[in-house]
Amino acid sequence: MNPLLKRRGIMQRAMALGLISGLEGCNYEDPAHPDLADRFLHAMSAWNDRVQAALFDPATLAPSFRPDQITMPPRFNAFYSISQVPVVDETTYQLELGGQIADKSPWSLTQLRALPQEGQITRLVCVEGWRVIGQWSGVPLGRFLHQVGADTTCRYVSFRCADGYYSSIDMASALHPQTLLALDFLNAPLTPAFGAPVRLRIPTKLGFKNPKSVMQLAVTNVYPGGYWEDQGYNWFSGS
Ligand SMILES: Nc1nc2c(c(=O)[nH]1)N[C@H]1C(S)=C(S)[C@@H](COP(=O)(O)O)O[C@H]1N2
Ligand SMILES: [Mo]
Repeated sequence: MNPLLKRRGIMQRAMALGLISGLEGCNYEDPAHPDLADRFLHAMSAWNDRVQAALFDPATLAPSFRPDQITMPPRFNAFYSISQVPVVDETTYQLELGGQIADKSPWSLTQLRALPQEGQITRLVCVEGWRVIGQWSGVPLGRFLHQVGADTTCRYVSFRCADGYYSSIDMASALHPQTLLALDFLNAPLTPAFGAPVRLRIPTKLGFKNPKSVMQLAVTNVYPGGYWEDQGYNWFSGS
């Protein structure tokens, strides 16, 4: 098949899935026109982000599941293997706050646990082609942002993790009722592999937008990108 037509087909399917690029194993490279292909993909990805953000309904909930539907055992994923997971000292842990937040005092785990907690049984969908159902609980991010005096008119909330991973989400998604600063998995504290002591749990977005072992949270109007996002994964990535 004409490689141009073939690429167009791939991109149409990727657009339909809301995943314009970054699927491992898919090669969009056209050796004859690398720059054009790259520029086109970036433009399409930015367009796709804007459309997805416009279509996002802050009141629509991601599906919830029954306890007997929880996937056991859970499935680990990171940009390294499970034997290399960093362990965060929970006794000295403090969630650092930055950017457009009135009260930037850091939060210990004891303080976070003293806030009202909410739970969910939802699905985590990885862009690599697998999904798991899990039970997470913790502090609703929207409530936390209001508590610390975040400027919720800002566009982004960004996250930095113990392993150097980072990601960011749009403010509407941050304020969504199912978006949690999760502390527990299956009613027990998160383990290091699954994001101890605090991870973002956002069932309205793909797995890679669920940063684990979050050390810093910031509110900003400057596009923060993310570990996979900067390598071409669609930034909005609603699931
Ligand atoms: N800190 C950190 N968070 C991360 C990642 C990572 O490599 N480091 N990988 C992401 C990806 S791609 C996925 S699919 C989910 C997997 O979460 P799980 O291990 O709880 O299944 O974590 C996300 N959060
Ligand atoms: Mo993922």
